[in-house]
Parts: sequence; structure tokens; C-alpha cells
Amino acid sequence: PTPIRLADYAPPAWVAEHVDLTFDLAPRGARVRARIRFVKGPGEAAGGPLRLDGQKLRLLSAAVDGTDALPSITVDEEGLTLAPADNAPLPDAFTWEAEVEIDPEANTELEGLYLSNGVYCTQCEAEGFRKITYFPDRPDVMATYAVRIEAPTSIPVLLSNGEPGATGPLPGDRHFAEWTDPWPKPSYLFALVAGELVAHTDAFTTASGRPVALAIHVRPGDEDRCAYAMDALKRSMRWDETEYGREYDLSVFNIVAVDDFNMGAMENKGLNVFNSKYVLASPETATDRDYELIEGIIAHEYFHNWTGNRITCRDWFQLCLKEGLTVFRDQQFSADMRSEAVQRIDQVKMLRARQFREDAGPLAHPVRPEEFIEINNFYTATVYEKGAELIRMLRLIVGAETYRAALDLYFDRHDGQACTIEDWIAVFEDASGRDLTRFRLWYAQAGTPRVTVSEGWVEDAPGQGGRYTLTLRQETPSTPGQPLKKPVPIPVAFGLLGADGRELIEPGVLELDDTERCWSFELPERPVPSLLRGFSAPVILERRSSEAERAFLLAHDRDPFNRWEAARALALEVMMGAASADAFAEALLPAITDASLDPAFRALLLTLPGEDEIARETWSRGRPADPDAIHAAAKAARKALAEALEPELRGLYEAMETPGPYTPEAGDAGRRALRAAALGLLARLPVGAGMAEAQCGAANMSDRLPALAALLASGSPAADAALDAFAADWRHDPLVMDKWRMLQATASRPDTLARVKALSEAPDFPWKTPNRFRSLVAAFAQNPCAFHQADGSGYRFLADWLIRLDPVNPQTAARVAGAFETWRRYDAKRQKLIRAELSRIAATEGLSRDMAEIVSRMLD
Ligand code: B3K
Ligand code: ZN
Repeated sequence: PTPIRLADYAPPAWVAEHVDLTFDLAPRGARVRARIRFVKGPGEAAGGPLRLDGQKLRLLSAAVDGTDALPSITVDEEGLTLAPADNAPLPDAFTWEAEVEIDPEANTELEGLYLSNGVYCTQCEAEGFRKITYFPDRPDVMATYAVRIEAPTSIPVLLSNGEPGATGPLPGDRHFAEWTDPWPKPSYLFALVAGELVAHTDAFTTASGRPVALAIHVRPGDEDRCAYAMDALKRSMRWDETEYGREYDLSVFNIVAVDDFNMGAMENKGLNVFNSKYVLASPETATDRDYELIEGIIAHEYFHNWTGNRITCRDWFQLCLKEGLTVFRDQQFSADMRSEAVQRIDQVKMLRARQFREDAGPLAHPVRPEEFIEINNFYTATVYEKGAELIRMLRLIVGAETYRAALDLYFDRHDGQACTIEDWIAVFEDASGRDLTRFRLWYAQAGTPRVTVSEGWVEDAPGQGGRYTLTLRQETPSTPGQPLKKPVPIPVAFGLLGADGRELIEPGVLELDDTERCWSFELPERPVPSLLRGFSAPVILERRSSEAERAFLLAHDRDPFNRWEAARALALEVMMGAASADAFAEALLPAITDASLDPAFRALLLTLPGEDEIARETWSRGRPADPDAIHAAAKAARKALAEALEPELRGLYEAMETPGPYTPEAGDAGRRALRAAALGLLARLPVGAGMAEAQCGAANMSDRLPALAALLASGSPAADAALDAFAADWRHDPLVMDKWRMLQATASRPDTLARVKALSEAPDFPWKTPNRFRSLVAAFAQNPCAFHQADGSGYRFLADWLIRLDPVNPQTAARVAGAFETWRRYDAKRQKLIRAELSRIAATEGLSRDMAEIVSRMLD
């Protein structure tokens, strides 16, 4: 297939103004009748042939302006073309009518209209609407919609976007419901849900006093697990009003939880559809981390109502326009709801683990890609997380007040439009008066810049202070298709610390706006610099630094991010055999036992880098990563640290017990996290296995799951019985059983692959449900040791499953295939084994476009 290019963008020849849809639901042979009002578009091709996208549709009838004496119509696999013909030229505006038949039950791809556990539901982003009816399925065509759903009365709840309208009975035990969406929207935001669902309801009054009826629809039996999601929704709605001045704009807001979903959730106008994993929570079934994710994703989808829905993307190359901004907004929300420092550290951990990894490998692409074959392959950490980092930098560069002014201008100027990154940058230029030409490079250039630091100190006279110079130099390594890189503007937040930890000057931001820049400061003493505070830019900072200096920053830096960063750097040295665990323990001790520090922050200090991170670091220092050696070293480092800190870890374990019943509130969650971090290390000692085993009996999942993980890591023979007990308790609950599978798939036990294979071959393993597949196969592919076993059996296992899943669900299969993206990190033998598996996948007949694109990019 030929790639689609940003450079080829052309405005639509025709635009749809209004869409009427009638659904007659049936598992096989559902009927969709569409009446669409078309007018000439703005582009050069305006008024020419009308191209409608359509896939897997059976066209039953079509008409233009009520007559089936049609202009010439040609149907192909990808859609149809309506062209002027001698007998019937296309008028300036006309109504297109079509009836098609589709097959929701056979739709395993989970794009378009499908059935999930008896519930009809849709997923249209990015290009799924074309599997529902013929339409110009592109985001720059925005229309109002009126929808009528007809279904048997056994399906009581019938939902779509916008405002509810008439409902009523139909002959033959059937009924209908109507919906109208007054806000013009692109087709990717269309949604329909129908099923036997129960609602958890609530109400919200907007800042200007308009009432909104809120409902979360779930399968019967799940209604008592919705309270946290509902609370998060109300807090999100209020926050968007106070922080961005954005009010909700319909009288109802519906959320539905479905079991089969390719990603986390979807922001359809007025009808958000969620993976049930990110809605349902109770203390017994969900961990603190689950609660945190629910809060963040509920907020994210809600925030899309303005950043994505009211203002959408002109084309899919502009995806970061809505995703980067909405991620940044949900990050700000979580920082306000919880600890800002802890949130920032978690974000950076994720950015490094996923986006830096992507940027350093064969799948690297710019935040705004310039071409794609399958757009679903570009919902990536780069578009989302790096996209959010760019907005964080813009805010730092122009300041919080100007940022808010720029956003006000954005909403004012572009409401109701489909926009580009150029529009976005322009509001910042207009609000700040700055020229942001160079900043645009951040959107166009892939790869993670490396910033190297050199310093100088010239003493004026002994004891008289002197001149400190700081030189920063940037370089971005080449990425696929982009051999040469230009310097980008990098804001480096910094402070200069005196020997007693005091700030020698007012902390500020250095703008590295060229390949190299140098700054100098008159100071009373030679400082220790604290650079890239708060991780002010998505770069790799390279500065030669001593253990003593890192320990100093860990003890004294006022910036919590850099305190943690110092601990992480020390931990990496220990795990890579370059520093002693005792020295690290000594540096860590004051901070982890400092009762004035947030327990959640202390938990992060105690959580050592994972083996994947060590592999990345090893490779970036020019050596191939050896997963077995890394595993052995990591294991030894954890044990040594546990030995060195044993009394303090036991003290923390006792002290961090949370009194009273479980609440998901951040304070309690932090105490549990610190306790779990202590237990995770103690479990490396004989005493810890018993503690972990005892904690496996905990009533809440936040205590139970890390205990079970610690027990598995301890190598204790009690682990199997604990796993069995867990399964016996939760056999009936698929979301909890995902955790059970994931623990086993990520465990570092010698027989992990054999166990994972056995679980995957169990006849009742529902692998077509993405959550299940991810909990086992994708989780295994993240196992830093078992996946990389030297005989290639881990790689073969993954490839076999990808080949099996691809024809069923290409989107999920292609995403999981990304596990191979790091293949260049490993030794020649492993590289060869991975290449062989990738080639085997590539050679598979009938491979999806999704998988073909991902695999060929990885092989390039
Ligand atoms: N916009 C959706 C993601 C759609 C993915 C399509 N393959 C969820 C989100 O980012 O909020
Ligand atoms: Zn999003």
C-alpha cells in the first residue's frame, strides 16, 4: 500500500452538513439508513466527483435527492464514487441516501459497530465510521447528527451522541430511541451503544447554572463499582471550568463500560466509551494504581470535549493537536488532585520507558508524522506523551499567564473548526509576541536530543568566590528517514547550590536555542548545578557526576524531581556494577526515613530501575544488553540494598500500615506504596517471604497484589499456593484474573514461558478480548528476561500469537508487535533470532495493513 502524506492534503470536494442515521439492530444483518446533506467544499476540487469511504458494507439502495436515477456510481473495496453523468450532473447541494447492511457479530476487529458481550457498541476513531455507512470519513468534514435506533425490547438501553429525543414502542416487541447532536462533529466522534445495561447516575451543575444529567452505564452487577469514576468525572468537569474556563455543552453526559476495547477509552461527543478496566473499581478488585488511572482517563476523555471535539484535527497528521494537549491537561489535573512531584516523576518514568524507547528505535517518528500507511499505528507514546511535553515546554517558555491567554485565544478563534499545529503555534505567537519558528522543529523532528554539560570555575582570589561557566551542547541522533537534525530550543530549568544546599542565585530557566550556548555567573563559591529541574524538556541530559555529588543532590535539592533523579542515577550505577549498594543505601537512608517527606515520593526513591531501563542504558553506553547478566545484576543489587537497609525497611513496613478501612485517597495510597516498596525489597531476604505470604491474605487488592508479586519474586515455594488461592477467589472476575495472569507472565521464574504457554492454551482463555490478550501475551513480551531467552523460544511464542491474532484484530496485534522494537539493543545472536521472527510474520499471507507496516518498519 502507498503511504498517505501530509504534503498531499487537499480540502474536501464536498462537505456533509447534516447526517440522519437510522439503525435497525441485529447481530447479523444490521441495517443502517443514512440521509446526508452535502454541499460543495472549500477546496479546488469543490463540486467534482463525491468520494465516500466505505468498507465491509453491503449497499442495498442509494438515492440522490430522492431519486434512484443516480449520477454514475462506482463501488470498490474502499468506498464509492459518485460522479456527474450526462443524465444527472451533481447539483450544488443535494441529499444522499443509502441503506447498507453490516454484521456486528462478525466484527472482531472492534472498529465500526460490533458486539461486546451482548452489548452493541461502536469505535470510529480513526477510520471506523466507514464501516458503518458510506461517508467522507475524514476529520475536516464536520456535521450535525440525528440518530434513531430501533432494537428488540430485550435491549433496553439505546444511546448515541448529544441530546436524548423521543423514545417509544414499535410493533413486534421492538422499541426505538432518538438522539440529536447539535454540535457539528467529525465522523470519528460518532457513537452508538445498545444493550442490557444499568446506570449509575448523578448530576452536575455547570458554572453558569446549567444542569447536566450524568450516567455511567455498565452490565448488571457492576453498578456498585462506578462511584469512583463518577466522582472523578465531576471533579474533571469542575476543574476544566476553573482552570481553563471550559463548560460542558449538553444536558447529558454518558459513559459506557465495555469489555472488548482496543484501547483505554474514547471521547465520543456526549457518549464516552470506556474499556471496563478504566471505569470499574472496588477496594477488593482494584489497586491504587487502577484508581489513579481511572481518575486520569476519565479526566482525559472529558477534557477532549473541548480539546478534540469542539476544536478537532484537520487531518490525522495533526493528531497531537488533540492528544498532546489533552494528555498535558490530564497531567495538570492529576497534579492538582494528587502530589505534583510524584505525578511528574511517574510521567517521566513512563516517557523514558516508552517514548525514549520508541524514539531510539526503528519506529521513531516525529510528534507530527509526515506519512503513514495505517493511522492506528500512530497512536503512540511520541504523539501522546512527547506531544504533551512540547506543550509543557511552551508553557514554561511563555509563562503560565500567557499560556492561559493563548488557550483562551485558541478556543475563541477556532471553536467549531478542524485545525493544524500551525494554528496552535500561531495562538502562542500572537499571545506572547514571540517568534516560535524554531519551536516548530520539535513537532517535525524525531529523536531524543542529548544535552551534554561542561563546566568551568575560575576563582577570583582564594576564598573570594569566582566565575562559574556552564556550557550546554545539544545533538539529536539520526532516526529513520531523518539523518540530519537541527538544534531545537531547549528550556533547561536550573538552580545553583552552595555547599550547604542553599540556592546561590534565583533559580531560573536557560534557553539552549542553538547547538551550543554558554552562560557564566559570579558566585561566592563553586556551585553544584541542579539541571533540567522538573524535567523541563524531553531530552537526555549527560553530565559527568560523582557519587558524592549525586548523594548531595538527593539530600539537598529543592526540586523533588531532581532529588529523585539523583537517586535513580545512583541506583543505575549500583545495578550496572559501577557503585556499591552500601554507599547507595547510605545516601538513601535519610530521605526514605524522613517523615516530613510524602510517603509516595519516598516509595519512588525506593523503587529501583527495572531491567528494561538497564538494558536501554547499557545499549546507549555502546554495549549490547545481555538480559541474563542484567537480571542477575539487578537481583544481586536488590538483595544487597535490602540487606543494607533491613532494619529501616522493616520499620517502614510497620509504620506505613494504613489504619481504618480502605480509601483510594492519595495519602493512604502513598503509604501503601511505600509499604509495598519496602516489602518488595525485604522479600529478597529470607524474612521477607513470610511477610509477603502473610500480606497475600489482605482484603484490598492494593495490598494483596504487591504482596503476591513480592512472594513470586522471593522464589518462595509458597507462591504457587498463593496464586491458586487468588484464582479461587477471583475466577468469576475477568478483570481481576487479568492481574493474576499478568503477574505470572512478568515473573522471573525459570519456567515462566512454560506457564504462560499453558495459560494461553487453556481452552477457556478468551484471547480475542484485547484485555485478556494483553494480560498474558503482551505482558510476557515485556518480561525482561523470559522473553529474551537465548534459544529464541520467547520470541517464537510472541510471533506465533501475533500471526494468530492479526486476522482477528489487526490493531491490537500490531500494537503488541511493538515489543520487538528494541531488537537492536541485544547481542548478534538474539538480533538474528528476532529478525527471523519478524521476517516470518512479514511473510505471512494476508497480513493486515497494520501489521505489515509495523513489521516492515522494524525490519528496515
Ligand atoms: N482518541 C482515543 C484513541 C483512539 C485510538 C484509535 N486507534 C482515546 C484517547 O486518546 O482519548
Ligand atoms: Zn486522547
